[in-house]
Amino acid sequence: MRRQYILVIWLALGCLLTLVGCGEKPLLSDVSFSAERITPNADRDTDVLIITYRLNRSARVSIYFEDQGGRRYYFRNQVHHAPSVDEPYQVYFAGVVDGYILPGEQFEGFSVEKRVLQDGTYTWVVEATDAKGVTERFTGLLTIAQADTALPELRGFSVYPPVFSPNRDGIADRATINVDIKKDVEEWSVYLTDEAGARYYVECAEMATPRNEAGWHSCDYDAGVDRGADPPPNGTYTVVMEARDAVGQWTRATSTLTIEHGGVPRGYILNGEVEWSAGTVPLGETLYFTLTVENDSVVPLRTSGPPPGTVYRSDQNYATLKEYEQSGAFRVGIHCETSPTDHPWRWAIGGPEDLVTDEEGHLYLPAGKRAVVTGGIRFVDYVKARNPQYCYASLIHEDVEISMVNYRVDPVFLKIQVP
Ligand SMILES: [Ca+2]
Ligand SMILES: [Ca+2]
Repeated sequence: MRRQYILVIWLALGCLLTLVGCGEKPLLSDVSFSAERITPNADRDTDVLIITYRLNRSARVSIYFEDQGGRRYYFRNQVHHAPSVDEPYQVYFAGVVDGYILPGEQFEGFSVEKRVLQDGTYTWVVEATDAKGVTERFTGLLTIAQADTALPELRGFSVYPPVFSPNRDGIADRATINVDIKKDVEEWSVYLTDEAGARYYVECAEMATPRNEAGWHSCDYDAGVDRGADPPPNGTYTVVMEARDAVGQWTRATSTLTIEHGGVPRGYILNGEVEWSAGTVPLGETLYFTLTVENDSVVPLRTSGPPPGTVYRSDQNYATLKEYEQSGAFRVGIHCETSPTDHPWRWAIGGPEDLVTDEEGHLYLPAGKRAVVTGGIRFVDYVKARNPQYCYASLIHEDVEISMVNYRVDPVFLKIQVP
């Protein structure tokens, strides 16, 4: 019994004295750098080395470099790792560390996220700290030469306007994102991100400068609405631009953008039904129609005059009433086969009791609402060769489209009765 106690005490002492040798392996072992010198300039010649280390217990691992002035540059900073299993850990190192700023340097409007080390000789440190707070480290020397230190600077990053409404109503539907990239890059991207971290990538139509080349780049951003996709939810976003060069340096610029009244507008002639007043109209008399427009979307539908109830003479059109086309406005149009222009007679998709007005006086049929639209055409002329003829109604999204479902709805075979 007494001997056993002595043995236990001896073992405990031994452990205290040596730390290792009691079945506990060193925290960190087999640490090496595959090269003592690299030239990080993306010419595929000694651009990269491999850092090897074995971790025998879970630990937080840091790999950093100290220059001759003692300044520290992190490649890995307190990254948690499980123990190595069969093989040691191996990581590629291409001379790129967390972003830093040199003395006297100042960058406006963007930050340097990852940056190549400047030419020189550094002390490398591989360091691990386990859960008990035990730290072990290995060090060596690394020379950096011929580093391509030019940064993919993001100058003049801007988003305009700061608030936009991607809903195809022709008013503030698009935002323009501009940037001057000062170096050819491997890749770049722009995305919107919210506080929860969701990302919405911006697709940029290419302008004068090829995508990855240095120069001015401009994105015309419609939030996807032109393709019929729902935009990001209404709200204020951080717009992030990131660029990475061939060496692996990253730059980042941010701005903000607010989306309001975003959404894909969808309007329909309810049930595809048009009520016509007659199939035969005496010359000089009026053909009336009645239909219901439904806003089946989450955004208001913009419209413009003339109001429902307006009666056109057949030789007039919306322009003679000075109710010109407005890009993004919805209007009900009537077209007959002998009409000299496309849908010459047009009406707003609701009356004063149906529509709401914004600060600038634009008219909208609110989301989810319906409105009855009536109107008439007094036929003061006719084409002998086309009598009778078909007339029909369409719901026109001016300068955008007439969707198939809203085109030539519920025709009437109309005869103009001539005395
Ligand atoms: Ca090289
Ligand atoms: Ca808009």
